[in-house]
Amino acid sequence: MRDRPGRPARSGSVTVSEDAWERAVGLISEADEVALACHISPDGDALGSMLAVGFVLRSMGKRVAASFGDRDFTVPRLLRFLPGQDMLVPPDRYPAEPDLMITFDSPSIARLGLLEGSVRRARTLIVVDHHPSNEGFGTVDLIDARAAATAMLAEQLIYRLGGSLDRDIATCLYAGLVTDTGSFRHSSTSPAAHQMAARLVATGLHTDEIARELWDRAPFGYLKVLAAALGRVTLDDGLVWTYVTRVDRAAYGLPYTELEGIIDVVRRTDEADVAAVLKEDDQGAWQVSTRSKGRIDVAHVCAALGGGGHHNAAGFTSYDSPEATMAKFRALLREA
Ligand SMILES: [Mn+2]
Repeated sequence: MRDRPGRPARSGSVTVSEDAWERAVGLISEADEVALACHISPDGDALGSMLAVGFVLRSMGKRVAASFGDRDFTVPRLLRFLPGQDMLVPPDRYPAEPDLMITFDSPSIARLGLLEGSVRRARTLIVVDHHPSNEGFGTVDLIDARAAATAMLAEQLIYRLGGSLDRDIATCLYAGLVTDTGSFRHSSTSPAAHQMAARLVATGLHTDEIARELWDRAPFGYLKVLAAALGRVTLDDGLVWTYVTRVDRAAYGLPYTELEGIIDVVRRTDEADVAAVLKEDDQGAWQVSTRSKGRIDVAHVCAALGGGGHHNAAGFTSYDSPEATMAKFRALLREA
């Protein structure tokens, strides 16, 4: 495809092969309808990347259905400011056998939850992701583990489709970029990430409002639940951890999705290399978020427990008690 005037030069940071890009663009160009999906319990990168590409596909005249496979199909409160949510359809209204499906930020088929059947039956599948654990499960894989966010790959895809940024698209991509770089604080923050931010901010998006929506607001009950979690925090041999039960949340009507920020408080602990927060979901399973300061690869440890993620930020699911779960986790940490 030809470059348009005013389009930024392709970033050298993203190392998907030219052949893969061309095949992806060819498949998308031919399609009338595209089914988009991102991982369950979507974060800003998953949902933002998916909606940004959805805007461009719609402007190309394609029918778009976007979804994520959670049983409780609700957009996390902190992501409700994202534009384009009219593209979202619940899993039970999602195409069962899509001609063309694109997944965003999902390292595996299992992370697509209720949409797993659609992925398996999709005639063609494009996988857009940056998780190092992603071994590629698409007809075409647009995967780059060095990208700080899937949003970086989504931006490239948009340009290659002949699209350009407007404020809505930029807002979605920016949400992905700032979520996954921790507001440009994580080690994944590259020159390319800042260069992308400059392109996004130049569309006139409101970085202050986005930051407030993502990080600087919470219902009052969050403070109470945070207090309960911090009240039972444990520090032991370089590991700091705590947990939040369903009962904690029920007292304040706080949904599971509100718990995301607790790990960011716990992981500050000077005396710890690794932090973990166990969050009991509505089904009674423990979703475990872990963070490393860099010396220990928590993705490796979480993978041994059936999860995955990145070197410094990873997770897994446990059906054991918090204490039993952390005993296993600690044993693996000692080996790591
Ligand atoms: Mn991501």
